[in-house]
Amino acid sequence: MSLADEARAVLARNDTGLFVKPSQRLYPFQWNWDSALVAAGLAAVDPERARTEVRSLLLGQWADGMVPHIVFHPQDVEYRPGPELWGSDSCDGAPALPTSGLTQPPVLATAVRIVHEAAPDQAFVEEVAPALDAWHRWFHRERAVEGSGLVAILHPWESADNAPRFDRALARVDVEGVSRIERTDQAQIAAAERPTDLDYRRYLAVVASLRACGYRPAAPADAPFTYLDLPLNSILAAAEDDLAWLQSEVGVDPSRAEAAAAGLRTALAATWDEEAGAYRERDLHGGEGVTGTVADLFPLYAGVPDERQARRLVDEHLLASDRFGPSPSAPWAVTTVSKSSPAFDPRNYWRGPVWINVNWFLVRGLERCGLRAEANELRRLTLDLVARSGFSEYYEPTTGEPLGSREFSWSASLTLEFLSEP
Ligand code: 9WN
Repeated sequence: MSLADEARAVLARNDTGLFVKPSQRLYPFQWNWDSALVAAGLAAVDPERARTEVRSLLLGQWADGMVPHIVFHPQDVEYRPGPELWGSDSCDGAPALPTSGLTQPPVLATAVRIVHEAAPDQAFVEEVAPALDAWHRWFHRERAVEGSGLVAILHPWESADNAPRFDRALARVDVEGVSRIERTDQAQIAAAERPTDLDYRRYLAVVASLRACGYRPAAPADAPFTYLDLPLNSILAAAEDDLAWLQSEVGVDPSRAEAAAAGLRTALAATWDEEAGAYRERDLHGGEGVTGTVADLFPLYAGVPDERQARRLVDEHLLASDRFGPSPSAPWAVTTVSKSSPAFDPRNYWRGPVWINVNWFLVRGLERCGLRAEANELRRLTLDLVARSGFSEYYEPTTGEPLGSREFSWSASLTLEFLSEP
């Protein structure tokens, strides 16, 4: 079987018909950026199925525009923490389907553009562009942090869960009275490869505080965790460009999305740290975020760096062997935490392992910044990794060992997307 056929077979096995689960048992509902990345990968091989994926995710959209991070389509499965954690049925503007009260990085407009470029369908773009626009507007209305030009995440689940960059911000969250809950992930994956129970108690404490205000604090700074996450802002900037492109395709005025993309880019550019040769995040309640994670490189994805900055990002970080790049002792890249960071842990979830979606964003960023040879090299390395280790959730960078859930949907779909590129 070819790699593409294997990838399609994984997606078929995870497909419920309505949506593709991120993986069979570990994540049995519909997750937001997972579905967008599935749609992007299906674009070239089954565009109609890709459109279904987009439509099913949008069934979970809230009246104010938010597209939630999990949509709990009715299913007979065991998953905890499930819909009862969120209580969306008693929130204003929530849809009839139970959902979470948070969102995730908005890759959906980018995915819809990829689908439309592969198989143009004007009516489909006309159908979904208003929903995408409403979601993007929601970010700027509900999550804008005054004076920063950026939007905030209010929970680590809105980006890369247990990434070390959130450690300090999470350590301030009061877990008094929040007890340990039963988690279905623990019966499936080794504890050393997943967030700890203390992490989970902190996640639940943040959810409880947000739930008390219907997940809509008066301002982002009122939430216990408020973080100016570079991946989410970079993904939103690129998605605004892609939405503007889609709107132009169907004769809708793209000026709001264009202006939003330009504003985000200017704000992201201002986070450049000349001394470090990388970008810097902010933890709104604690000043500087923790550095040395792949987030420091993410404005590359939105085409923010100039030529000199892009060169430094690549030479001093992304492909540097002692940091995120391949080295003789750790040939698999890009690591999600720098190998020079004291927080680097090669087996633990977002704390070091290689993730296929991160590589996909970085390959696109390298291309966007004109670094074609480097983009090709990272694409080749990523395809080698999946060919050798399968479509896993994440990978150990020294051995390439598959970790987390096996048969993980976005690892399969992004392989298809990589293979479809000329
Ligand atoms: C919590 C589904 C999701 C991804 C996230 C990833 C993980 C869940 C978890 O799985 O999050 O939402 O159990 O940790 O961090 O990026 O969307 O694949």
